[in-house]
Amino acid sequence: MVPACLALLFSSVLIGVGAGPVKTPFSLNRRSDGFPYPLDDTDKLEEASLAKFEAYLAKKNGTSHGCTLENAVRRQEWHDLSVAQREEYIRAVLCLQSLPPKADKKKYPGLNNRYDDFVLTHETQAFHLHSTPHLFPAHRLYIWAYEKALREECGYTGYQPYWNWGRTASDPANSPLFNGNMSSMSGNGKKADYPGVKTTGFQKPYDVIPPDQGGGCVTSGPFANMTISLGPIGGVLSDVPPNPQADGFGANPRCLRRDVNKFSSAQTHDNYTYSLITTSGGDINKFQQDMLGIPAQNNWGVHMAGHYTIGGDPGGDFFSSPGDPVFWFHHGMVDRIWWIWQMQDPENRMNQLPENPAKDDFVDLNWTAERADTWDLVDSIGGHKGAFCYIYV
Ligand SMILES: *[C@@H]1O[C@H](CO)[C@@H](O)[C@H](O)[C@H]1NC(C)=O
Ligand SMILES: *[C@@H]1O[C@H](CO)[C@@H](O)[C@H](O)[C@H]1NC(C)=O
Ligand SMILES: *[C@@H]1O[C@H](CO)[C@@H](O)[C@H](O)[C@H]1NC(C)=O
Ligand SMILES: *[C@@H]1O[C@H](CO)[C@@H](O)[C@H](O)[C@H]1NC(C)=O
Ligand SMILES: *[C@@H]1O[C@H](CO)[C@@H](O)[C@H](O)[C@H]1NC(C)=O
Ligand SMILES: [Cu+2]
Repeated sequence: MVPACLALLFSSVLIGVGAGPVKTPFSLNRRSDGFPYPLDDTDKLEEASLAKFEAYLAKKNGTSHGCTLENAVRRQEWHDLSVAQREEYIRAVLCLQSLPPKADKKKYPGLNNRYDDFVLTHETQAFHLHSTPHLFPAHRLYIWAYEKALREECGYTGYQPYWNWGRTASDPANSPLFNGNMSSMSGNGKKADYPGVKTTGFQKPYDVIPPDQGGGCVTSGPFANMTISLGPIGGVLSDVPPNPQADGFGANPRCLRRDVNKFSSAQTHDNYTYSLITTSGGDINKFQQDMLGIPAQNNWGVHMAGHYTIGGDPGGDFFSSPGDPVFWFHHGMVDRIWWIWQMQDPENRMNQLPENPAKDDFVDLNWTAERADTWDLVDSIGGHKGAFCYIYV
């Protein structure tokens, strides 16, 4: 990372020296411009926001710990990675799943590996991670810590990919993310016989996630043999064996299951994301609510629709969902949308958190990240004492 950043820094310095103070506006230079996925409205909104955001950063006058749009690392959309990059990412995840855990296996016998430390964090800290002020900042820290583990503990040289739901919304099971070949994140589960999953508080047709073509064990791709062991804790598919420990932390070895689901993905077309960002106004409480879903409006929200595009076990379990390796892609997109929302009016939106937590509020992810001040997690450019320095491209 360092050499690439320095190279970028130096090249912009050189251009600065050669051409005087004229500065070209920052550009994302996405690999995908036009191919194979044309930019969607959210992508275009992101690009159109950068100049405003850059002006805001300039005014911050060096309080971003040296992080700029130019030297920030770039989290890419899965479909914009080359097959070789996808394979490198997959190798790193499999590596994390082969390293010993850091948490206490005596206390949490379901722990098998370092990946499970992350699952355990989400399970033990579920209410802390999802309490209203923490959802966005704590998941931002959580994804960053996971990316850091992939890089530092498993030699991964890239960054956490995200999943632009809209790209796969029409046919997720046949997308390069879920098509089941060895450079996908594994495929759908085998077709299982189950009645669908009930939702809470929603009216027809959103009172149930109807079963699609999966629901059983994932049998294709790099995670076909993955063992899920912790959980379940929340309600999932009715035939998942209960955990031998009441707290859900016992060893409960079973297969990874999915129901890659078109009914759910239909509510993640880009127009839903674009509308979320552009119609929720400048109040982060409303933005978060719209994203998480509003039963009174019979609106699932893209967060839930994205989770239930994967569903299954543990993906459909509120507590254990990070046990499906696609979780990180989904929450990467959530994090990206928060950033795009922030960029619409950075002066007012970069210093908002839902329910306005106290100045000394903190997020503690135990085994997976250092404790952090909640307010220091708001800024992906220079937050977390400068450790956050990434953009989504
Ligand atoms: C920005 O930094 C410069 C140099 O450190 C300082 O003179 C100036 O007062 C700062 N401006 C603001 C708005 O903080
Ligand atoms: C897997 O699918 C991707 C996306 O469709 C494709 O680019 C890649 O070549 C496929 N790999 C194999 C081994 O078929
Ligand atoms: C899963 O296990 C089977 C049986 O041991 C093996 O043939 C297959 O290659 C494994 N698949 C992966 C992706 O590891
Ligand atoms: C998105 O487009 C679909 C298909 O045109 C439409 O049914 C749906 O209501 C739209 N959603 C939003 C939030 O605009
Ligand atoms: C995890 O962090 C929280 C908050 O600091 C703390 O209360 C809890 O005891 C920690 N749990 C473990 C198992 O270390
Ligand atoms: Cu979560």
